[in-house]
Amino acid sequence: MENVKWWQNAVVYQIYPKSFQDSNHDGIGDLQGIIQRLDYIKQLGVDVIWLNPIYKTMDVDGGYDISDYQAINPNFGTMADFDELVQQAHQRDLKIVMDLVVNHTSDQHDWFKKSRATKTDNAFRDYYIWRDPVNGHEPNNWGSMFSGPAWQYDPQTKQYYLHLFAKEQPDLNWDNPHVRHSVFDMMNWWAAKGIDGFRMDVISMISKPKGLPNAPQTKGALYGDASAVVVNGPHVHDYLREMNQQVLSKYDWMTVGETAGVTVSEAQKYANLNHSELNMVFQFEHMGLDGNPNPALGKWNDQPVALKDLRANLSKWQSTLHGKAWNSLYWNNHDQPRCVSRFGNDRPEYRVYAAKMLAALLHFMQGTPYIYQGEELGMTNTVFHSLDDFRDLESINAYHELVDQAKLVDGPTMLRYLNARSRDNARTPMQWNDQKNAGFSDHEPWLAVNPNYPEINAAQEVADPQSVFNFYRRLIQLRHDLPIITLGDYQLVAGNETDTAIFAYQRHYQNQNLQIIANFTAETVSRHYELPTNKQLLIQNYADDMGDTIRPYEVKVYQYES
Ligand code: TEU
Ligand code: CA
Repeated sequence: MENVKWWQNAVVYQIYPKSFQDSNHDGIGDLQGIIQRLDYIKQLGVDVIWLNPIYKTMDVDGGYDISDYQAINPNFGTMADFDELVQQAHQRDLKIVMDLVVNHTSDQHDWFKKSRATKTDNAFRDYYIWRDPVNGHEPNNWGSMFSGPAWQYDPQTKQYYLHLFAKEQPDLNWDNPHVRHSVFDMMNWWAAKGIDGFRMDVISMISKPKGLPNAPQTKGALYGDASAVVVNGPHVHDYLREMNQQVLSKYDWMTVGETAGVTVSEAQKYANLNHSELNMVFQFEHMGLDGNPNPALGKWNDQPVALKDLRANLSKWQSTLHGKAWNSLYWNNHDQPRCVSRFGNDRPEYRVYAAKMLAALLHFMQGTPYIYQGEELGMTNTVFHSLDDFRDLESINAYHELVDQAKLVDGPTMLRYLNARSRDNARTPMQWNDQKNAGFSDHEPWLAVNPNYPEINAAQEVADPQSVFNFYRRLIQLRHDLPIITLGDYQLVAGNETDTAIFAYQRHYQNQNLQIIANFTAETVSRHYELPTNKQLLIQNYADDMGDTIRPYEVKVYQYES
């Protein structure tokens, strides 16, 4: 395709290594396990593998607390295993994108150990964000994303340090040029290892607001909402332009920023088509559309997403960024519940239809699609019977803060909310077959396998031409074959803005046209669309086409010339 960057026509497969494939019988996924599964990933047809962090870590936050950026987590293997993975992936024309986690390090990182040692005569003190107590308390009202205050008092030097996430994840001070240069050196080091880019963790939070002002505090909440004041900070674009000049512009990489709080206007800076910062960003607006009965509970609820809100939001991102910036396209990842449970319907009679409907709806849009491990199988949320079933500190801490401390919600209700939204839903082991532990490991897995693995697993789906897996494979093939998907414009079908069941949009490119019609409900509805007689049915999730009758979770895509 003319003047298209390779990552604009690529499809990315996200692997959470801890839950992907265990190769050494310890119940923990690892790099050799990924190598064993490269042929499966290639068969799906994707172009890129994004690995969640595989670096040395204390594993407080699923590897996002890094103690050595240039060493491999021994639970996942060795640097030799990594080198083999890159070589085996590249042999299959699969690119490897790593996770760059530089808003914070682990408190066991050498930089932080040096920083906390003394207040003065210390080249590393300002690698982090230290402040004096204010009236004997934390410097401001910020809460951690993982509950509790965002400040930890360190008696050794009688100051607090900032941690937007766990106290074991002290925030780096990006206003310090030495921090930036240390990060850029590390990125160039990984470039020499042959990687193909980075996903950048909470990159929208690296530039903190001047003076670290208090954050808005919802009635009943114990702390201020730091994410309302730390995203898209005063120098974030300066620092990313510097990173681009010092590192990114030297390589034909794919880069994607995880930019909590990003708006369509901010995205046009982060992901501008002049490539002065990043290639694309993950936006979060469609991840926060669930009805939220009590804002003091943050993300915790079990409310459905309203079709009108989802359709309006995705359409805004498609239309506003077209020709100005590049979209990522995703329904879920290692932080979000499984999409067929959250946006579709995971009841046995609807799950396959709904999984395919969601897949087609997203994959015919403009942007780079991301498939989270197991999404291509239609894997669902699991069932957590008690707090003991969870492993994720975000979920466990939220329960204790909201139920036990703030007393904002009762235990059974919060357990229901955790079942609906916990990140552990995405982290149950990959379901490979109907054997013990779904073929993930012959040792007890670190997190229980979803009990529905006998019905939902890769072995069964690879063999079934009508499976969710083979539907994703066809979608990916179509993206590689049809320029309109990568280059076409976007518009909702006339009158669809108010439709209570159908999400219908069109793509246009030169004389090519696509019309995507998706039923978001379990109801059969009747809709008439004027389409030319030369229309062809490109892909659908039912066995036949009943014209104006659109069945539960039905999706069909017509192609026609004009
Ligand atoms: O997540 C950043 C982030 O915004 C999280 O607060 C996310 O929105 C939340 O977990 C959704 O409920 C990144 C990583 O993806 C996440 O796994 C890490 O825990 C976090 O940063 C800290 O590194
Ligand atoms: Ca293992």
